[in-house]
Amino acid sequence: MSTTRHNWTQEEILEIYNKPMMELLYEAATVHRQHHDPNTVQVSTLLSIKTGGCPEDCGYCPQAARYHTDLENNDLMSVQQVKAQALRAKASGSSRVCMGAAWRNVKDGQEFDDVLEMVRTINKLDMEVCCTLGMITENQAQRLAEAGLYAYNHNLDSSEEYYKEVISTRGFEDRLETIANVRKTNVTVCSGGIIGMGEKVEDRAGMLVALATLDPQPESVPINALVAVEGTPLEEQQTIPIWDMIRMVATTRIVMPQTQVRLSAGRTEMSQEGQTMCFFAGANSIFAGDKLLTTPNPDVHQDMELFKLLGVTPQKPFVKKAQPETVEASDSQYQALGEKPKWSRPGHSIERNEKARLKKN
Ligand code: SAM
Ligand code: DTB
Ligand code: SF4
Repeated sequence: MSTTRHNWTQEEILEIYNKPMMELLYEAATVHRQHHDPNTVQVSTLLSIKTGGCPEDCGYCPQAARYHTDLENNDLMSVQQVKAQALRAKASGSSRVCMGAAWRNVKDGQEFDDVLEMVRTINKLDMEVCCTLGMITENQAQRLAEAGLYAYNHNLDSSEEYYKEVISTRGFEDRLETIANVRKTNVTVCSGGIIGMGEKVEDRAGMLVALATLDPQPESVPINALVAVEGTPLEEQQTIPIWDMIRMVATTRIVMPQTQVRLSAGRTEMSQEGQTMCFFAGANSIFAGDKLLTTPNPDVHQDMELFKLLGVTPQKPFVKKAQPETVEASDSQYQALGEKPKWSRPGHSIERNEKARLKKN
């Protein structure tokens, strides 16, 4: 049985990433079998509860207000709308709903109270609830935990070095602090990143060092292939070869044996055979549903057909960790602190971000 190490170095991870493919696949598949049932894959449904108009400058993101993308902005959904979508997701075999908001960070107030009610509502449907709302304080993490949140997604996105070439409005250390705030609660941590943004293989390894040296390691790690959206600074990036995805998934599996490795954005560009290789290499989770947050995703019926073909069954909810209890708002032991956000804003200039911002439609 492989053990979980927290002292991985970039050199060691690069060595794994660059192994001959057959060695890499064999090692990753072996580790996968030691820690997971290879015929079970978790299915998580994304739901964009607040879309577009984001103040950040993340170079990959169609929801950043400053870029000229063809996106319809939407205010926060209602609790009833969210409940209806969650029921649909459950009926199609999903065990988790991940609610995403195009926010820099959470602000205390009515909208956050509504999100807490959404968390309570989905947990009562006996589904795992995940949120990705930007940076959060310890108090906000505690309030989410109390409402019954199962996981919080907050990606490192790339290595600390390459992060600076993609985002200037928020700092890598604030991402780590948010993850640390989530860790102070019983909510599980979901954190990963994106490949195909023009980064070097060293940056991919660097991101995995940052994730694998967390103790405990994240319970889930989404690996996204960039979806290059017109109007964003990264619109001209080429789709990554499937081999890069397979190597990234296999390396993630080896350095984080117990985590759920999620095939995330970019699956519409992957063949069934390519995705199957990723499952063999240790991926055991997918984002399902006709949309990711704002971009297309494979049809859920197609995903279920592939599962049938492979003899894979969707993972049931709460098999890795017990269902959290939901405390009603009226019984809450936490008060909104209304803290002044202290998150950093590096503010350096990124040429391609500036170019995309100034571009005429
Ligand atoms: N606003 C919050 C935040 O940034 O933490 C939550 C939502 S944000 C859209 C969640 C994650 O989606 C990002 O961290 C990034 O990893 C991923 N993402 C966004 N746009 C993407 C794209 N075009 N291709 C691949 N992944 C993307
Ligand atoms: C993650 O790592 N990937 C998801 C989820 N966490 C929130 C988001 C992917 C978004 C892809 C671009 C879009 O659809 O807007
Ligand atoms: Fe905003 Fe999140 Fe998109 Fe960055 S990734 S622009 S923070 S929605």
